Amino acid sequence: MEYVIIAVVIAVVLIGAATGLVVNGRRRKELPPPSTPARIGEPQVGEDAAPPREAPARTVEEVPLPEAAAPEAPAVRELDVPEPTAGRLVRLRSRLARSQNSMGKGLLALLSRDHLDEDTWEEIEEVLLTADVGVAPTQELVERLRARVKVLGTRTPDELRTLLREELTTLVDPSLDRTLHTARHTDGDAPRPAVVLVVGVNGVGKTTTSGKLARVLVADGRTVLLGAADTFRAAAADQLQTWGERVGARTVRGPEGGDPASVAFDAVKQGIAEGADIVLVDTAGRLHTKTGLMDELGKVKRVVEKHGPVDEVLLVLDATTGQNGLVQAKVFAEVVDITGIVLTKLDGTAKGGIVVAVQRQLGVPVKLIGLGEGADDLAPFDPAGFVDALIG
Ligand SMILES: Nc1nc2c(ncn2[C@@H]2O[C@H](COP(=O)(O)OP(=O)(O)OP(=O)(O)O)[C@@H](O)[C@H]2O)c(=O)[nH]1
Ligand SMILES: [Mg+2]
Repeated sequence: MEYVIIAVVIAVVLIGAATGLVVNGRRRKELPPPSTPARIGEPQVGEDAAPPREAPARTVEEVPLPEAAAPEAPAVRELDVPEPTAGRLVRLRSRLARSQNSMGKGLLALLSRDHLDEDTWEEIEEVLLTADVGVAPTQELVERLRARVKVLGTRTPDELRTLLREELTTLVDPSLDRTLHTARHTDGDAPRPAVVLVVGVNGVGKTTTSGKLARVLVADGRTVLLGAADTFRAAAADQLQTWGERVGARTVRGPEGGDPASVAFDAVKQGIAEGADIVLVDTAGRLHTKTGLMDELGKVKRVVEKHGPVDEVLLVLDATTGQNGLVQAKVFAEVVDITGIVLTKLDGTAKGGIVVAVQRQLGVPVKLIGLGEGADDLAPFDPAGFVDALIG
């Protein structure tokens, strides 16, 4: 009998312990992840950044906050100190090289063949076309390579590398002015901020680019005001605001479904009143109303220009969409004068040749490139650095 009682006691204790664990486990699962609330759902910095999300970024509202944390939360949030722009392409070069090296390596291997017969030249053409360089630039490059290889006679690997580097650099056109015009206007009686409009179809990375660019500018010691002119969904403004809060840039927003042009106008107006250096306006890739995206965008620009000319209109293109991006680019160029291209997601495609194609099509330089989801994964586009990454 005693044994039975002891056995029952032990069983009760064990069951109790096991239930406790399960409950603990459940409780643990209900808790939000142990990172700071502001960072949840945001891209990670560095090499271990997560792969691209299919779904749009989570918003502040969708993220569960720990209940107890709210009253104790510090009134002043600690701000991120973004990485300086200088040397960014160097840091990101390995990523660029990883995604683009099939083109550079492929070309070098083909040019190193003993006999450069017609088939080999066709293969060279194919490599370039596959990388989205475009037909005309491909033919130009092949012509020039043919001529130079002929003159060269015997080809050492070093000579070929130099030759290819020179010709690819020419193709990317180092003579284009890639400066971002973000200097505050101090001339005249009415000083005003530089105004940058960020445009493009949905999902290309406009908001992410606006956020990354705000960080770059803040890192350079400038004051930035963000304008959330994407009123299609509240989440879009939240997404931009989250980026801004991390570096201490305020976001001007309007009601969901409101008039994008009036939000943009207000943002610039407040930027003038506050003496901000730059007002960065993120626009929508789609709209509530039946008016076309292009009509709306044209209106945003016209309305903002009541405060003075816009300094930069950056068209964001997703490098993974290839030729499709070129069609979009042309449509945008007809409506708003594009002053620069931001090519995003170059980390996720081997089609870096689109740099050449899009510059040719629009006559507008690629000014920035996106090389990951991380907060500092935006770099100024530098032709020499780009070509070096291509051919290793
Ligand atoms: N890998 C990679 N992902 C990127 C890059 N730039 C943006 N993204 C991702 O692309 C997705 C869409 O980015 P958004 O900035 O929301 O795009 P958007 O153009 O503002 O989209 P809409 O507001 O819906 O029009 C997000 O998951 C980003 O993290 C990049 O350079 N590399
Ligand atoms: Mg957006």
